[in-house]
Amino acid sequence: MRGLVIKNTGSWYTVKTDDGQLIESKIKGNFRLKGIRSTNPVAVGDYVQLITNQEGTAFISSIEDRQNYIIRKSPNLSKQSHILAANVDQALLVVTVNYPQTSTTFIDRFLAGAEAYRVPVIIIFNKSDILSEEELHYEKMMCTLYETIGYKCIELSAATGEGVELLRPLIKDKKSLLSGNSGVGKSTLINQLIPDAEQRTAEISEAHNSGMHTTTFSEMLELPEGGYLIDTPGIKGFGTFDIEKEELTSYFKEIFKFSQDCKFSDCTHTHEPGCAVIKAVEEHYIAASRYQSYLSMLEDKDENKYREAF
Ligand SMILES: Nc1nc2c(ncn2[C@@H]2O[C@H](COP(=O)(O)OP(=O)(O)OP(=O)(O)O)[C@@H](O)[C@H]2O)c(=O)[nH]1
Ligand SMILES: [Mg+2]
Ligand SMILES: [Zn+2]
Repeated sequence: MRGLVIKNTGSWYTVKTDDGQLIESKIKGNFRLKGIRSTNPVAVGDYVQLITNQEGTAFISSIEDRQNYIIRKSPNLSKQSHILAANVDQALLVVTVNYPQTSTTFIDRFLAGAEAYRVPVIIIFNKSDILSEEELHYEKMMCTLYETIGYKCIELSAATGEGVELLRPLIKDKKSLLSGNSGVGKSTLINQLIPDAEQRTAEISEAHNSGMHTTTFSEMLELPEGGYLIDTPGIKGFGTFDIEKEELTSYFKEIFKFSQDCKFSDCTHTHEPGCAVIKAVEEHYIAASRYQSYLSMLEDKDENKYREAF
């Protein structure tokens, strides 16, 4: 029997079979996945085969090849890693111009990480209902900036529901990873999209912050119109630890385009003569904030501190 892993509570996995049954399953034997030493061989989003033993217990017997997977390195610097989700179609990055303010550096780092994983991102600007005219103007500018680079942007209010209808068709029948800083309204948005999700807001975030929810249970929440939201507590972005300095340029889409015209093929766009990227920044074809984010990530590479990406 084939199914989709929609919940992982450590030892048990909830599998939704192709004919719609929910089956609590265990893992059979030892899975060894190519090249990954993982604390959890099976993750939410995996398509698996189930077999049932004579006592009626269901076991996951094999995993289908993954289209992608989001991985987190263990904090204790061991070679072990934890797979947060597999087969993710896109990421929804929830940001707020204010209350709290999401920095462009945070957005750009997230986008670069998502590029590295080849996961498309939709940027959701939340809390439009409480923004001043000036803040709304800034929000529109940000939308224009990121749309120009090639990211879909949506302005909405998770609290009032205004604008949420624009999002629905974009997430239908897809597995979307929900991300964003604490307090931006992810749980509120889940409650709008899935009326019976009953996600606790605000008060639970304090628990997250104090590290009570650092256990890595993952769950996919089913959308009424089809598709899933992946809500992984504690994930703030994609790990960028695997990105090589030379690759960084390619994860900033517009910087990459201009870099084709740099004089030197190994140009880092920091000081080199004939750098087409620096020229484009000076001429405002590349936003200064984007270039700053690029430089800050480059600096991390120098200092080798990018393990903290999560
Ligand atoms: N005015 C307004 N408030 C909102 C909106 N969305 C969320 N909030 C409020 O912002 C606070 C934080 O919202 P949550 O949904 O808990 O945020 P979260 O992203 O889930 O936070 P964590 O779970 O800590 O990551 C709550 O008090 C919400 O009521 C919105 O669109 N407008
Ligand atoms: Mg929350
Ligand atoms: Zn250059």
